[in-house]
Amino acid sequence: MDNVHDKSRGSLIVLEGLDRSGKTSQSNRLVSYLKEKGVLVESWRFPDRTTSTGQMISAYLANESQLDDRAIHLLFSANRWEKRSLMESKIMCGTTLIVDRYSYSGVAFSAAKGLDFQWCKAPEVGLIAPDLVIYFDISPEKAAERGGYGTERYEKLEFQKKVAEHYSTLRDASWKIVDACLPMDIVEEQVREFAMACILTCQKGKPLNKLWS
Ligand code: T5A
Ligand code: NA
Repeated sequence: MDNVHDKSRGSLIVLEGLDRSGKTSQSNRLVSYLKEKGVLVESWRFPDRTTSTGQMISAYLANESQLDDRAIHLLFSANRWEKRSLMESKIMCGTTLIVDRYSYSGVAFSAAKGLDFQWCKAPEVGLIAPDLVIYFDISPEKAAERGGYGTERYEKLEFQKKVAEHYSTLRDASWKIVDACLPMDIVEEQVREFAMACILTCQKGKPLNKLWS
């Protein structure tokens, strides 16, 4: 097992979905499972609220600051770019990254405000393309029922409906869809299967690609 890790790369696995779709719960479960299996794995999330751009994003999401729609879009993107080379070196050294939200969130949420879809994609071009995107499919109504939305900026039903539409436009061959309304243990099982298949494919030499180029 150790020899395999020495030679092969890790995977970039992204979890996407509406607010309250269950991404963070399943990310935690998947990371624990993979660690038990001896997979080199790290848990990541965007926005990364620990960096200086992340702190600006966090204040904006909490409605503690106001920013132009395009400015916040570019901050979310910059928050990914500042992590790009670290992500690549970890993956190439054999670590699998389980990432809670990525460029698809960046585009779907900004486009839901009415920004041009292609304009939203442009700053993401060239970031590392995920090997697998697991989309947590849930209706905006059902998501809203889960403990109710909090006070963050985007946690409103009408807005989440638009986000869902833009997500469906972003679907590509790297996506696997899970029914996020199923019981958590069943969702967990499906997520494990998708992730393990992806990790094996990457270990066998699947090249690491760039996003949308
Ligand atoms: N954003 C993000 C942008 O606009 N641009 C960007 O580029 C990026 C990266 C960040 C916000 O920023 C936006 C998107 C977001 O609006 P966040 O910090 O990622 O937000 O927060 P959310 O993703 O919204 O996290 P949530 O905590 O709301 O949702 P999760 O992580 O999807 O859901 P989770 O796991 O916390 O579960 C929610 C509740 O549902 C229950 C859980 O127990 C929990 O109570 N639950 C289930 N209940 C029944 N059945 C199941 N299968 C369940 N799974 C979970
Ligand atoms: Na979350």
